[in-house]
Amino acid sequence: MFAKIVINFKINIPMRLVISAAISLRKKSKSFVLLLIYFFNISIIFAQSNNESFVKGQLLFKIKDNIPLNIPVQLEINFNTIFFLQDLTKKYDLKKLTKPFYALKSEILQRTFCLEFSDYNNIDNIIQSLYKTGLVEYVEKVPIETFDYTPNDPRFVDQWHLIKINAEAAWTFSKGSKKIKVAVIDTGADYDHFDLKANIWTNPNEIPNNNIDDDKNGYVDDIHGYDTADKDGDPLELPTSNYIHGTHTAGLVGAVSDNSVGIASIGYNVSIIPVKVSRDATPGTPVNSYEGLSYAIAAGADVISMSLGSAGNGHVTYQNIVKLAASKGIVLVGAAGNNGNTTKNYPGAFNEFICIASTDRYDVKATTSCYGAWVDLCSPGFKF
Ligand SMILES: [Ca+2]
Ligand SMILES: [Ca+2]
Ligand SMILES: [Ca+2]
Ligand SMILES: [Ca+2]
Repeated sequence: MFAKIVINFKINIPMRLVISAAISLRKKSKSFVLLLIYFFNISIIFAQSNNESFVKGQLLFKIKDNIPLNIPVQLEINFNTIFFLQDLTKKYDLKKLTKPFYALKSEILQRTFCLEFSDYNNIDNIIQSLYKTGLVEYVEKVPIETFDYTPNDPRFVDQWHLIKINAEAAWTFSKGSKKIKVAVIDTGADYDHFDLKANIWTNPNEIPNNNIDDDKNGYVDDIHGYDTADKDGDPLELPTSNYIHGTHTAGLVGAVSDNSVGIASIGYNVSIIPVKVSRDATPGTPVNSYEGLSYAIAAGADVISMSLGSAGNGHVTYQNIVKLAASKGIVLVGAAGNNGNTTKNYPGAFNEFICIASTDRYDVKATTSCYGAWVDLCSPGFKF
């Protein structure tokens, strides 16, 4: 039965990914119903076309497998722990060393580090210095990622996408299951929203607000997911962001359905794990989303949906963590991108991902959708 549900979900989740949505939002403190109708092209994406752009002052690197390491399993690492970094700290203004994937039982990812520094202009020199040690397998810059969506006529309340994809027929087959955990890696989510709350995952073995990682998954107080951007146990999407993305994508995946309010969702009856990868201070900008991916794996997600990413060549670090997710049988869904060209966008373009392009209500490719042989499916995601 479980397998059947998962198979069904493979079909459904991608569709919601690029679908338009109508979310009826009624905030408790307000006496009116605010209809938020968005057409999401939940595709990912980046302002760049072929040229990647990178986060200033960050590098990812992996220490070779044959170098003995005894480094604590935690996020922040002291520079003194890695002897060859001590020389670099004298030469450059290094700020921080982290092990972003500390929570994962993976030899490769336990050897992968993120180095933060303020000598932005010396980034290429720092890369060279790392390679010169002879102890580093690779060094790579951190891609800048973006969210993307296409708002539509705000009075458009028709959920045509559900009709288009024969959602009713799918629901006849299965209405999903609370046992299926779908991690939505995004700007967080309004998990108290009346049309989401009942479908939000609660970590059964985590005690709230005691500053202890009770379930020992590597993350403190992660009751309803985690915020890997602000590094806290609260993935709430703040109202100040106007719920720009994550609350909507979570609604598309798993709004409470058949409850006489709001919208119906393709997932219908699943457990949503909100994973927040943008800072409260900059809600529209993803920050190192692979840390969110890492959390989703640690939380035991069955499906991971990523509505963000970057154009480029596919980074080694990202590929390694994606391979780990795939090896655990996690269904990975990402968008083809929203530049309207044949640029690959990652993580969606990785082989392990179900990569989704966007079509309109006439089944024509959206002009904004990226396209190419790496696309696996198309689904509604554009205005009519
Ligand atoms: Ca925990
Ligand atoms: Ca706790
Ligand atoms: Ca937070
Ligand atoms: Ca509903």
